[in-house]
Amino acid sequence: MTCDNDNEIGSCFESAVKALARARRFDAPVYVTRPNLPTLEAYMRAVAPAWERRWLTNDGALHAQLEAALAMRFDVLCFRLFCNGTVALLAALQALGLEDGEVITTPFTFPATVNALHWRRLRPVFCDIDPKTCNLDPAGIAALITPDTRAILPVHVFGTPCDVDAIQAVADAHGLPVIYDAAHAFDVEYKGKSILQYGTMSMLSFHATKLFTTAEGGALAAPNTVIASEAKQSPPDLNERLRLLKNFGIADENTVIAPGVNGKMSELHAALGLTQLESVADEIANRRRIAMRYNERLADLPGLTTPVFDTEDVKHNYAYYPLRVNGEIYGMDRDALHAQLKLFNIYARRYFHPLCSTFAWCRVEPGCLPVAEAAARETLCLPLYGALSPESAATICDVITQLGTLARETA
Ligand code: T4K
Repeated sequence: MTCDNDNEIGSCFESAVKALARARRFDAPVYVTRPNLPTLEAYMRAVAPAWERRWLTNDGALHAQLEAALAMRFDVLCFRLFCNGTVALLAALQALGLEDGEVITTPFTFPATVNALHWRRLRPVFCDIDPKTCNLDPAGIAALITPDTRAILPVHVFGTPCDVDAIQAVADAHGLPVIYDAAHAFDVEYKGKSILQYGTMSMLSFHATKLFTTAEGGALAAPNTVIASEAKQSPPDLNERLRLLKNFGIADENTVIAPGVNGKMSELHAALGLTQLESVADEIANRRRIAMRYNERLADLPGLTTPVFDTEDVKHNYAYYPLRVNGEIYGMDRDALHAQLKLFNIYARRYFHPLCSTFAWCRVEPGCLPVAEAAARETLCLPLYGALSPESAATICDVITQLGTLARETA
């Protein structure tokens, strides 16, 4: 294709993309994710006992069943369901008595992570990330610790485990708790055990966009029920403390012992979770197949970096497919690709843009967190869910390949 001047080049690219879109546009939107749902009949069967008992929330039997099943699945002594991941994270901070101070965390995350800190009057102190995993870089933590530091809050971004051993070593050296935002990390394993067995506590999200979903929902998990440094908290048993905190702090009909919240999961939500316990393994396997197809087709394209999933130590859950786009080499930058894909009815997402360190309530100067800033500028999550057909994944790869070629040819 030959285009002679700047104006011609622009319109040349646009008309070539339009022609391509006429040929390859999806009839219906292809979203970044879709929930893995049971049949409606299966959901009705799962929720029916709640109807029969006329028991809809507040420690219902389905809730108890899901809580026990997940505690066993992850092999953790402490496990509590919540109405969503954000409230669960708030409760974790409250349960550990954390407020009025600083928490070292990552800027490359969903707003919920840092907003939860704000609600406890905790100031996020941002640490840059590792360029390979996009998780908090343990090497940067020690230099940020001050007498005001209360905790470390790393995120297992896109389901990829943090360097938990290195983080624990810094935390132990300074007597700090580690609370993991494991919103993306359902069923992830590290060194042969659930990722939820690391750190002081971990939060899960069961939102509709998550691998395992209860529509809205979340959980806290901890390897131990008593945390030595927090023994002064009441009641000392963490499981019991979390149960109280998510139910307004009510101990019994006469006693309210803490300013708790309403963090309870309903029976309707728990029923949906129960239907997924079995199917989540197939969902991961199907996502893996799609992710491998993307990797095969995209890894060698100029300017694109494909994600790493399973390694010797990591059993991944394929929760997201984060592609990195180097605009100079690929031919257009991440934002342009994101916009062009919409012409094809492909709704990829720029997780995590904007970076949390740009928010007015916890802003830091641009340039201070260069690795995270690059990740927020270059990462595009492609559609990834079990029901995405291999043909659709192949079309998405064709479109990305051809858009790059057109952009480079008309540059
Ligand atoms: N920490 C981290 C690291 C997190 O990523 C999150 C949540 C949290 C904490 C907080 O956990 P929760 O309090 O939410 O439990 C979505 C979710 O709302 C959010 O839960 C999630 N992270 C985040 C990564 O993704 P949006 O703004 O991208 O959602 P939305 O509505 O644009 O949905 C994305 C796509 O998913 C849609 O284009 C279509 C599809 N979708 C969505 C919904 C809601 C469906 O197919 N069905 C649906 O019901 O934030």
